[in-house]
Amino acid sequence: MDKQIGRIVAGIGGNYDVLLEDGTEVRLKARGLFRKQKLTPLLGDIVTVSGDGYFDSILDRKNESIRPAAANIDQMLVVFAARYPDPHFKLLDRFLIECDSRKIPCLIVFNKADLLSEEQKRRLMLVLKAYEEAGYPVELISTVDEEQALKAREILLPRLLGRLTIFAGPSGVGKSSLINTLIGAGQETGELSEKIARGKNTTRHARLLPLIAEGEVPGLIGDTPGFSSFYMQQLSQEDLAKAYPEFRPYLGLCRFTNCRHMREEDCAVRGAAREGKISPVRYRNYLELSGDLNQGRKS
Ligand SMILES: Nc1nc2c(ncn2[C@@H]2O[C@H](COP(=O)(O)OP(=O)(O)O)[C@@H](O)[C@H]2O)c(=O)[nH]1
Ligand SMILES: [Mg+2]
Ligand SMILES: [Zn+2]
Repeated sequence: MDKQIGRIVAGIGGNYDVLLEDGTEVRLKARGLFRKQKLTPLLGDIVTVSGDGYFDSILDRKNESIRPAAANIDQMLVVFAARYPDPHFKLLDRFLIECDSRKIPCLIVFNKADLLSEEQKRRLMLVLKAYEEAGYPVELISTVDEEQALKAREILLPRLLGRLTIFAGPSGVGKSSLINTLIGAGQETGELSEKIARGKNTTRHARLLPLIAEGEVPGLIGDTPGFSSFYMQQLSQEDLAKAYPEFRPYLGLCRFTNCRHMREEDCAVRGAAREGKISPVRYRNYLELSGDLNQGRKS
């Protein structure tokens, strides 16, 4: 067998399932030299395979996420619920900032649109517009019935084919339901965390799932069990402000060069927020995250 390129789609006790370019999957071992180099193969890693039951090398990663541990992610699909659980915008911002610093693009999806009245939907759309203007694609969807699910599939499929997408978001927002909608009902969604089935002592392993549409390059999807909080990691006040793309036009314009854009006089960012040029929701999140940052709090 000639040298081939493949992608790790599952790791099972020292063995790795590698999806080859021709669409076949092989179960391989990592060479001992990776351990010597302290290099742990990750889901999403692109490897070279020469056919002796091992993969030879791990190609340079374009990015890496911690939870779940995966590499070469084309995008995060961040799912929140429109209701039940209510959206937590500060958590959303925190997640976007984390991904930004790891060079992982984000696509935002609000699910359970069916639970909103027209008026509630209108108000949510107003907030979501701020995220769109900040540069994040946003979709409001529902998977509650077949008709809505089909619509959600139509909206999302073009964004997911040919890419590796990790689904993230709080638990209960509908990530697994959405993945079922996309890859076909009844399939194991294989959350990217190890789950011990009680009593049986069997471990269910993380697996990237193929998303197939006729005549299109398949995509890969990773489900995750859900997050509830993050630690603010090594982020300066300056970096936090820069992580809000819509603040950037105002950042050099404050009276004080070390302005934190909180209560300072003649702050261009606060001024823009007051005039409605910056979304009040986003500015409030910034203030809260700044507070957490200064007190070393979890957010
Ligand atoms: N009303 C409504 N409920 C939904 C929708 N999508 C998922 N759910 C429900 O929300 C709950 C959590 O869904 P699940 O997919 O397990 O969420 P996950 O924890 O993010 O994977 C389940 O009871 C689903 O049936 C939706 O679009 N509308
Ligand atoms: Mg789930
Ligand atoms: Zn300022």
